[in-house]
Amino acid sequence: MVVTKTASGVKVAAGGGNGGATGNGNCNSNGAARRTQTAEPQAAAKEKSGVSAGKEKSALLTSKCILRTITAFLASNKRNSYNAQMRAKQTNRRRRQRKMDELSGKINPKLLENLRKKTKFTKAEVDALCRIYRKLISNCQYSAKALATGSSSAAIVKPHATVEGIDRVVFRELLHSTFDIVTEEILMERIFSCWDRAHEGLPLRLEGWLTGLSIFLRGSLAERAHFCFRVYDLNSDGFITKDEMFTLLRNCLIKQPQDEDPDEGVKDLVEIVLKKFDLDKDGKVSIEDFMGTLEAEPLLLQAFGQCLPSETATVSFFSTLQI
Ligand SMILES: [Ca+2]
Ligand SMILES: [Ca+2]
Repeated sequence: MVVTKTASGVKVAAGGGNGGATGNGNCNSNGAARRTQTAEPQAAAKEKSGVSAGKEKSALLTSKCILRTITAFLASNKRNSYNAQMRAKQTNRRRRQRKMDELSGKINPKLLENLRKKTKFTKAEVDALCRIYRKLISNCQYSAKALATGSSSAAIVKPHATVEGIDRVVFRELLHSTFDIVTEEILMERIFSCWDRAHEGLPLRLEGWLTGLSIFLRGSLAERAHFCFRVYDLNSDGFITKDEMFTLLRNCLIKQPQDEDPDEGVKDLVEIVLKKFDLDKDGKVSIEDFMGTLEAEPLLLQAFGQCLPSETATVSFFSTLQI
């Protein structure tokens, strides 16, 4: 047996014979080997437990990090929701205030200036048109009250409670009596619906009333043409089709009792008008077709029915404003 000394202790390199296991050197080498044998699993276990502790620590940190993120997210959501609620409350308060101002006649000077900028009216004209708006609103209240008391004696209409703006009944009456527009029921309804583009078909509020009136009375040819096109495009799909032309023009012709097919004349008229307006020959009239035709022949602006006041009616209306 050869015993060699190493830095870590005594190492048995080789052995042989019976007495190979006797003597101090052997004892030392055995002890060292045992220590080495027991130390290795301990170190491994220690290393293992170290790694596992490290992993646990890392997992803990990750969990804490996730928890912090979730807490921050929830806090931010709560904050956003609170801010949104506050904004909604403020908007509602402003809307209520504006409505009360509109009805009481106390218009905020800022709103008045804003309306003047959005329309082609002077400050005095805006002021006068606001007064007319309030009169029309009170007419709407009377008609609402009359309607309510007429339909049910139990119905009580509180002042300002049911009126959101100028309704279609009062609006039609105004078009007829003030602007001398005598037209079909369907066109009247379309004019009301197209008046305020942002709130189609709803009762007219002050801003919609004034911006619509600005186009109606002082609009450029392009603005009035866009308005007429929207009125004529009955289903608001961006085209005036042959069917829509037929509906719009069917009452223009006086039908003769001896006519075999009273609609035949209207169909012929539709074909003639379509030929005039359909510049790209796709069988329907787009806004481009409409504008292109009007550039050459502005008198065709109301070819499908009257939806604008005459020059005389406009002048007469402004003269009654008492500015
Ligand atoms: Ca259409
Ligand atoms: Ca076309």
